[in-house]
Amino acid sequence: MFDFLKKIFKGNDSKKTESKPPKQPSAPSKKSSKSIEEVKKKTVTKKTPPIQKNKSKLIAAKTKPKLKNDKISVQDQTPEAPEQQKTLSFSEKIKAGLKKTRDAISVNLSSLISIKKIDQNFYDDLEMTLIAADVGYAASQQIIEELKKRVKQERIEDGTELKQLLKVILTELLMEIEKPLIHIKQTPFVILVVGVNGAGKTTTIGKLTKLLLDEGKSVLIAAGDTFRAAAKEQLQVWGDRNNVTVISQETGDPSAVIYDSMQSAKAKGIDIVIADTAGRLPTQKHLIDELAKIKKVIKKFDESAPHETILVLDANTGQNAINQIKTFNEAVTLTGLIMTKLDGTAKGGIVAAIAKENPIPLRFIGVGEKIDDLKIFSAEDYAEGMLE
Ligand SMILES: Nc1nc2c(ncn2[C@@H]2O[C@H](COP(=O)(O)OP(=O)(O)OP(=O)(O)O)[C@@H](O)[C@H]2O)c(=O)[nH]1
Ligand SMILES: [Mg+2]
Repeated sequence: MFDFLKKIFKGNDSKKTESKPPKQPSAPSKKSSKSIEEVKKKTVTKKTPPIQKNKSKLIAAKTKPKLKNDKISVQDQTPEAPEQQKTLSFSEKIKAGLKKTRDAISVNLSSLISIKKIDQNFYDDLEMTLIAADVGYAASQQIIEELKKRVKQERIEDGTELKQLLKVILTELLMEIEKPLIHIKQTPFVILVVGVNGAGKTTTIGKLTKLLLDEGKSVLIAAGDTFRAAAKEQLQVWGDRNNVTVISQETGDPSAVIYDSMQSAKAKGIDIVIADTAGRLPTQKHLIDELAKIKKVIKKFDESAPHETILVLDANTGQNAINQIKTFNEAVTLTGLIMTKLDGTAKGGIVAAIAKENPIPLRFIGVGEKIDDLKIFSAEDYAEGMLE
């Protein structure tokens, strides 16, 4: 077992001995794999340092290396792509995605930190600000308690320093769920994608495929949403954009489609199968149970699969996300999460609530509808994006 993303981005030596996957990956990556390695190394090894007066570690943080997928791809032809977004770096893109959350927090935070006195009223107001951004009660409490303790220990009196300390504490909390995907040397590596209706599963699969192709992996998509009429076509559009095979069937059995896809991937030596599924609500017990059945059938092909079971969450869902995690986790044992639509909500604090209440690794975040708008979750970037 080894670090999936590091290896993916670095290139998996063992894969080099395999026959080249058939003509599907898009243009080879021009990006230095070192740059992504550096990003991940930084986030994996960092231990949050004590706050330094007037010289925050976070502010002093090194410039984030650029990733290849930082740039809007030529394949991405979504017409509304604003010109200025074309040059955004990895952290800038995350920052841009979290603008609404940051704006909502900073209105209150700015007036709070302009107040000289850091007293109980200050902490009460700060707590309300965090809760309003969907950080949740438990996580807000933890943050405030830690803040109080360290403000005292480090004798912080200045609002700007306090804000930096808050960012450090938030980063520490988010580190709980900053865990890169693990790739076992298994072909095909199967990623099962689940979630409620409209969470962004299919779109995310399209973006994830692009990200994996960019790193030289071959991908096959399984159209496991046999429920919604237009689901196959929607997935096929993403397949065409990425120039990868999408396997679908006329039958209404998602397990059969996914099984078939795994067989096909095995025969063709494809590295990764990403399986889409129909949207379902936590209250629809029979549909939730159907996921367990899908998983059982996948295991008939390969006992170790699915190697990754991802719940896609819509950031607009708010605190209900915690409930969704619980229900889906009980049904299919989640190994990772992807939070979408952070660009459209002021409630990005939900990620902190997850870190506190149900810390399942957050693999990626969606910050837009375009093909390059899926980013690896980084606690530090996220905290920076929320608080600036
Ligand atoms: N702004 C924004 N929109 C997104 C993001 N991810 C997905 N969407 C949009 O959300 C809508 C629903 O996305 P889908 O991918 O169809 O969601 P789904 O979970 O597959 O939906 P069902 O298959 O019906 O359950 C689409 O309009 C997407 O473009 C994101 O990160 N940001
Ligand atoms: Mg879908």
